[in-house]
Amino acid sequence: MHDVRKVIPPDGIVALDNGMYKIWFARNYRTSVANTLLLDNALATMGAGLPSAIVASLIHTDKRVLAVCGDGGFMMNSQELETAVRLKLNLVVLVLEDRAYGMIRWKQEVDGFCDFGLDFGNPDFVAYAKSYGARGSRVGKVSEFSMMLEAAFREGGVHLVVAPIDYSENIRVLVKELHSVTGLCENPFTEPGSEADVQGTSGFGRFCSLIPGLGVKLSNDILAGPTVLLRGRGGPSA
Ligand SMILES: Cc1ncc(C[n+]2csc(CCOP(=O)(O)OP(=O)(O)O)c2C)c(N)n1
Ligand SMILES: [Mg+2]
Repeated sequence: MHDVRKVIPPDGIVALDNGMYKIWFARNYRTSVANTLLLDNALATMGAGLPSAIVASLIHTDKRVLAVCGDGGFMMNSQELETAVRLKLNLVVLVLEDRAYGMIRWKQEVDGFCDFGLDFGNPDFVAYAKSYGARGSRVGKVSEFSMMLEAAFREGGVHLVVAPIDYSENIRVLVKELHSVTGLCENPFTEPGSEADVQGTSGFGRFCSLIPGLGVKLSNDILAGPTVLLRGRGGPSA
């Protein structure tokens, strides 16, 4: 986020798709000019990031425009790269690759559900971008990220930058630290040392039952947890 902010000038526009990174951007990406961080809450439709960046780029031809997408959301509307190339736009698309529906993984973990059906494979994004006539590059090290983003903007045209992302900090930062800051305690139903506690979840595991065949844990107390409280206060949703 810090590196993105360095590369995007105050009037540059960042258009988010929907995924885990949206929570991080919504909380940490500082703006000083109105309408320079575009994100859709409410329905929070995956696939919207690239089209909204295309429109921003069409309207603001003189500004830097960056679409930020997860690998799942990007692949829901990636054919719009053709539109961007055909219209000769200047646009950078940052694809954050975890080969998974990362936000749903986080939510399922927080709510005490098991990790089920969240992984998928991706195309070679650089080759994929080139097949549309766009440019493509892959970030190999954190230290080269901002330079690669800067180079993509300088080169102009449509440029896809793919960066591997590690979401292992989600539970620590977005659940535990938030609890300590807001004063919301851990779910009172969590027993220290219980399975839910060990997993770092909010304690619903204790109330879970098992669906035969799927191995999916369902909570019968899903409305009572602190994660629901947080969502209910108007934070970005999925
Ligand atoms: C069209 C649509 N389908 C499903 C969802 C629910 N949903 C919200 S975030 C998300 C996962 C996003 O995965 P990805 O784009 O890879 O981003 P990540 O969280 O992994 O960074 C899903 C399935 C949605 N918001 N929109
Ligand atoms: Mg993903």
